[in-house]
Amino acid sequence: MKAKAKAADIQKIVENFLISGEVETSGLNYGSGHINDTYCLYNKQPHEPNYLLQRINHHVFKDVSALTDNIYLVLNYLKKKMQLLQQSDLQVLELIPAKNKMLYHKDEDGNYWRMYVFIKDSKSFDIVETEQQAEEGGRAFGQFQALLSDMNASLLSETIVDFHNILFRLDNFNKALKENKANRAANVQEEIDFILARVTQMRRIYDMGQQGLLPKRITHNDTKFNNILFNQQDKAICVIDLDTVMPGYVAYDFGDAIRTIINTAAEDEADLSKIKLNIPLFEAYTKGYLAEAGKFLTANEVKSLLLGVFLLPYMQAVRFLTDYLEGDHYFKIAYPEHNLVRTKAQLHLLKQLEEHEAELQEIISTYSIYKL
Ligand code: ADP
Ligand code: GN1
Ligand code: MG
Repeated sequence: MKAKAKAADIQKIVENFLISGEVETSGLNYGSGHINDTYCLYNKQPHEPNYLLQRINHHVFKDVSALTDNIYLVLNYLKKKMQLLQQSDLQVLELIPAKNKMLYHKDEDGNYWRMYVFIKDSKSFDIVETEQQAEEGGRAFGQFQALLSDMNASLLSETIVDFHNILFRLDNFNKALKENKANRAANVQEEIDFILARVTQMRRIYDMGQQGLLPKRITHNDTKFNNILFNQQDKAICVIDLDTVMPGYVAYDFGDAIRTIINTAAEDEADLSKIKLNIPLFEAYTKGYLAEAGKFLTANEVKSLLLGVFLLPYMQAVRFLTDYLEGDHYFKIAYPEHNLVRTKAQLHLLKQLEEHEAELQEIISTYSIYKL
């Protein structure tokens, strides 16, 4: 993981973008993402916008040009479709061009940077607090998928190949286990057994896809709740973090959102007794999501939603544990056992989800035109 950039470095980077006004570059680190580095740049001129500068992790996103093309195409499509329909209350992100006429700048150390307009008076939530927020979040991601449901998915590149392919993730996990590079495998037998016992169940979405039962659509693929911006009245105003927008199954987006909404604690809570299910928040998100996405989903897709709710915490645990076994190269960590703590938290969440399967299915049925 690269060191954080200093204010002087940030200033040099900023000079490569076509911004209005003059910004503070004390390099305030922003957000809680695990992959990219984000800085909020406040404008010294009150009528000019603030900006959000991001260093794109090119070890993770190996083709920054293809990634930027994806974002550009999706933002343009969303903008045009919203104008046409005149009914969306969501905004779209605005990329700031670099002086090289591209939408990113590569610095002399080989780092890639991009800039967005900072959406004024917005906030995001790592943990959902109210049913209104959850329902709004569901509406936002549902509308995002609905607006893109008639875009040609073949225009987009796979920014990370096999990103949500559980067989690929399990393969990597088995390799990491075998190689045991960080010499940590002996400490995690309980977690390994838990994961291996669920392989057949967890490949069901993959299998449905292979059987032609699920269409590949344009999905967001990182629907953590903090990837929605809200205004001060808790209305969802923008879907952000578009690095992984690419073809995928809708259940992945539903499952990943629920993973962060239904959990009463943080993704990396070390005290497992704090990790409980907040079912009213699940219901509120499902209601908001299906009010928008229900218009285009097939019966099989609706059937797959609950599979996604189990799959995403599972896949996340597999990914965290793989990184732990490999010596923590992928996700940013705050302390040495962080990836293991994250793994345990996700598996604990999954255990509880499994105990409430019937109740969760019933809720999805209530808000869907398809009775499951
Ligand atoms: P990461 O990939 O690191 O999660 P994000 O693009 O999600 O990066 O940005 C990190 C945080 O910055 C978000 O959770 C949100 O709070 C804030 N943010 C991102 N884009 C904007 C924007 N255009 N306007 C205002 N805040 C933003
Ligand atoms: C990463 O960048 P961030 O923090 O939004 C990861 C997601 C995981 C998430 C877990 C490109 O997302 O897939 O779900 O961490 N992004 C990538 O918190 O791997
Ligand atoms: Mg994010």
